[in-house]
Amino acid sequence: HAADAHRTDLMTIMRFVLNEQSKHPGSRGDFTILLNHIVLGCKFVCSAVNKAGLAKLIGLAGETNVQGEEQKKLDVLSNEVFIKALVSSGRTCILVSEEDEEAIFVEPDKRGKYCVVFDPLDGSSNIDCGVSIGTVQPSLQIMIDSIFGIYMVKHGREPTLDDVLQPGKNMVAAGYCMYGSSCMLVLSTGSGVNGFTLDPSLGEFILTHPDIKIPKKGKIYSVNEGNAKNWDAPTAKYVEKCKFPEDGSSPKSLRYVGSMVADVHRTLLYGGIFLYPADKKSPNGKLRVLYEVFPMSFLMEQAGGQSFTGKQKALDLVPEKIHQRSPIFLGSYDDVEEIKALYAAEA
Ligand code: AHM
Ligand code: MG
Repeated sequence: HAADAHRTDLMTIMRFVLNEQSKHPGSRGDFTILLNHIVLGCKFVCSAVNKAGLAKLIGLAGETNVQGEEQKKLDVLSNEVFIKALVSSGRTCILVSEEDEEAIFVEPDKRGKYCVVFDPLDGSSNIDCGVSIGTVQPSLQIMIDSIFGIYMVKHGREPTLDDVLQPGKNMVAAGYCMYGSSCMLVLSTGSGVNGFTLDPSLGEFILTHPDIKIPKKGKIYSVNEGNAKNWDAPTAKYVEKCKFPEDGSSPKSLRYVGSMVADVHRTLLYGGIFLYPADKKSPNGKLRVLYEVFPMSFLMEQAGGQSFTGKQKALDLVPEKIHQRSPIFLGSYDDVEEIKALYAAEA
């Protein structure tokens, strides 16, 4: 019986990825080892968030711990843990983190063939409101996430920045991890999207959401409407249509957490559209191409949705700078078709 099988035949994320990789002839398990180190970083952040509670971890300004050292903020700590884990995997050569201005080139004797781009703690600006309230609320915790994307270095030469300035469609894997009262990791290695939930008693991510497919059309739109006054015409028109549909259908509901992973995760499971458009003040939008726009677009496409920049398919974009930003519209196939049509009509 299926439910019993789930309880006794535990599909851990490592077992799952090993299975997937064994389908690739010549695979030597490097990817699995790399992913194991990313998972370690996620487990660390998850346990840090849950064990001590947010208030202790973020280290209020100037606060010192028992050793008299100044406490590191969770974003700094998470970044360090991810970088150390990635370097020690021996499978990476270039790392790009939202937290570091420059790309990190791994020293030659620890180098491998993968480049990892990541945001170790997205939405960290949301942590502070958790503190001012003084309690750890699940709804606040869930606003902290990590996002990552993985490229393979182009073969046979010294790694250069060009190895990470590749279009998103060249990624070999992408995912995110959400930290809350439960901790969930959503991953694609290019053959569908799967969700894993951390079982804290086992310390293992177990497959709980196999083969996630986004509904073809959704009933929710997700955008920061506070920027509406500065939107361009197609975005403004699209949001207007969400509220006042011209075809007699019901209006869409608005949901906006303000944390990309939470908003994209809901979009993935329930359908609909997430927008972070350009506006007059930020002509390139806000979100970063390499470690926000690309991984989420990769997951959306793998789940049967679409992703669009206002000009092109998001995964076709070729970034010129590692911290470059881009407008982004992603979600259900039909909903993204509509915004594409509005931009095409404008051009
Ligand atoms: P951050 O990297 O400074 O945390 O900003 C990224 C976050 C995303 O998680 C979220 O989608 C977006 O900023 C929300 O921006 P806004 O507050 O402008 O709506
Ligand atoms: Mg971020």
